[in-house]
Amino acid sequence: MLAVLLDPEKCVGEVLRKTLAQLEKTLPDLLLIGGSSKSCSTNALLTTLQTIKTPKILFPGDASQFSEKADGILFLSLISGRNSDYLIGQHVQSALQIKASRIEVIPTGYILIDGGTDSSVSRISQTRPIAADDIQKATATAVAGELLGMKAIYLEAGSGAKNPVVAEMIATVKKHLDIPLIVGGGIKSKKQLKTAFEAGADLVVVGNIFESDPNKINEFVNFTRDFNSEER
Ligand code: 1GP
Repeated sequence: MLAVLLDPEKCVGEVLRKTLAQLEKTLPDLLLIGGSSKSCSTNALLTTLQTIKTPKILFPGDASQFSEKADGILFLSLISGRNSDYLIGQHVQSALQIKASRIEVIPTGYILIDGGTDSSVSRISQTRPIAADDIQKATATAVAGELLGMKAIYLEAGSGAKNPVVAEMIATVKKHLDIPLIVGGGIKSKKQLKTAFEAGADLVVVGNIFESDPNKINEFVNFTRDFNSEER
């Protein structure tokens, strides 16, 4: 599956207009809504998107980005890091509100992998990513997440990463998991999208490239559809 990531801070004005035009033509499997800024206007973007008939899932940078208007939330724990605030702290702050809302909650082990650039996740969480070639550590971290009861694992190279997560890491992590694997960060071409799918990603998240060229949404959605029909 393909998820289009929309950052409420960046998906405004011309980018928003072009993005909506693309979404009227063709829909990705999911829309992920979130960003790293605290002033993120998640609610406003979800209101604008309310007529778009694809599930809208929150991908929050912190507890302040919760919105009941979403269909679900990736309840992310940054398990590659050792910052308790992003392991459990933000979760405690938002738990009662999320539970009361009854939106679908997807507990997700979020694993930051070095994408060759200083990512905002690393900067904000003050944690270091796992090295791009440390497949053993990424796999052990992912399996620990699964054993803790998480329902998905997200291998994240960071938004706008120079290098996406390598195929060998995706394939090895996938081989050891019985839960879905999400992969994102730095995927800018259909070739890179294909590499992630072929390596075993169940869901690929793409954001940055669509901000600079919203017309690519259509291309990537169609590519994913064709890829799936070839697979069958
Ligand atoms: C970022 O994985 C997502 O959290 C998507 O990354 O913006 O680089 O596509 P890009």
